[in-house]
Formats: sequence, C-alpha cells, structure tokens
Amino acid sequence: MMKLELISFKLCPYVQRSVITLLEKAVPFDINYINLSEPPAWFLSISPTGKVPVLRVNDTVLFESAVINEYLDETHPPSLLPNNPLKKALNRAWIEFASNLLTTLYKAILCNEKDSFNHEIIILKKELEQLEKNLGDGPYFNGDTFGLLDTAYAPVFKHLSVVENIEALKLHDTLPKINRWKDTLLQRKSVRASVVDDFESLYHAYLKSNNTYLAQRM
Ligand SMILES: N[C@@H](CCC(=O)N[C@@H](CS)C(=O)NCC(=O)O)C(=O)O
Repeated sequence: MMKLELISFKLCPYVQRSVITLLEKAVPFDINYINLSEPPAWFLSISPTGKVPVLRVNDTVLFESAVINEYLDETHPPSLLPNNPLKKALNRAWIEFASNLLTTLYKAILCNEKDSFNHEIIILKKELEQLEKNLGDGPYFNGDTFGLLDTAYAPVFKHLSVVENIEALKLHDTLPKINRWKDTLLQRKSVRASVVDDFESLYHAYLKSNNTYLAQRM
C-alpha cells in the first residue's frame, strides 16, 4: 500500500481540498503541519514551488492541489469527477475558477485600508456572480452527488465565512444558489473535519499579524 503524507499549513485553502478528498474517500494519511512564514529547510529542499500542499507518495513528491486531488481520485475509485468528458472538462475549468476566487479573497483579506478592501470585494462579488449564473439546482455543483469540484469550493466558503463573521459583505440577497451550496458544504462532515479546531482564531491571529483592515474590525 502507498504511504501518504500531506504537508500542510493550517490556514491553507488548497491543502483543505486534499484533506476533504482524503476524508471523503476514507484514505489513511499522515498530516505534517509546517509554518509557512518560516518554512523548514527540508520542505524547501523537496518542494519545487515552496508551496503547500505537497503529497509524499512513498518517496515521490507530488505538488499542486488540483493534480494531487486527481491522483487521489484515480487511485481510490469510484471517481468524484463526472464520466462525460465535456462535463469533466467543465468541472476542471470551474475548479480553476475556485483558485481565482481564492486569489481575490486573499488580496482582500491582506488589505490594510477600507477602500482597498472594498475594491477587492467588488471584484470578488463580480466573480461570484459569474459562478451564481452557472449553478444548477444543487445541492452540489453536479446535482445530487458530491464531487471533486465541491472539494475546491468548500475551502473558499470556509474562508469567506470567517471574513463574513468579521465584516458583513452583503452577498446573501444576490447570490441565493451560492448561499445554499455554501451552507450544504459547510455542514458536510468531511468539510467540518478538514480544518483544525482553532482555525478561526488562527485566522484572526494571521489578520492581526499582517496589520489588516479586517483586524481593525474584529
Ligand atoms: N497552485 C497551488 C497554490 C498553493 C498555494 O498558493 N499555497 C500557499 C498557501 S495557501 C503557499 O504555500 N504559499 C507559500 C508561498 O507562496 O511561498 C495549488 O493549487 O496547490
């Protein structure tokens, strides 16, 4: 059997994708948390990008969350991707879109002033409106079944919910489908178990240490 070790940072939404996939598939794995503000030398020597997640599969080092997830999906059937090639391709495209959302959200949370924060939130809202237009009736993106795509959006919603506990973003009226999907995902067992218990307080500490606008609002 393959020995799996996931290298993680407790606040990283990309690692969270892999954790959710591993939990959904009930695959045994070890998790090794590192501090990304002072990455250990051994990590820098094995990681081509210096980024997490990294999945060690026996002696092989795999990186990039989308690739790690597809590897886990292929090696632990049944697949969490649709069988139909066009639907599968669309799922991959929307997984990439989740990464764009994370980039925008990350820019927003690091803003030091109200104006720049609000500017990024306007961009985020526009991106979310695009997503809303492309959602079906749920409860998951592909309908009744939870998929790999959902593992990419759950971390977006988790991070967004911490931000919304600090500052009301008023996303609720215009994005009913996203809000329903968000609630479904955040209640799911694998999603709840995919972050550490003190996630929210660690997130707050991160906001404070970066002297952000949101830290002033806490
Ligand atoms: N495209 C990468 C993004 C991963 C990523 O940005 N990870 C962040 C933490 S959330 C990181 O490791 N940053 C460290 C750095 O950029 O030096 C993936 O999907 O795995």
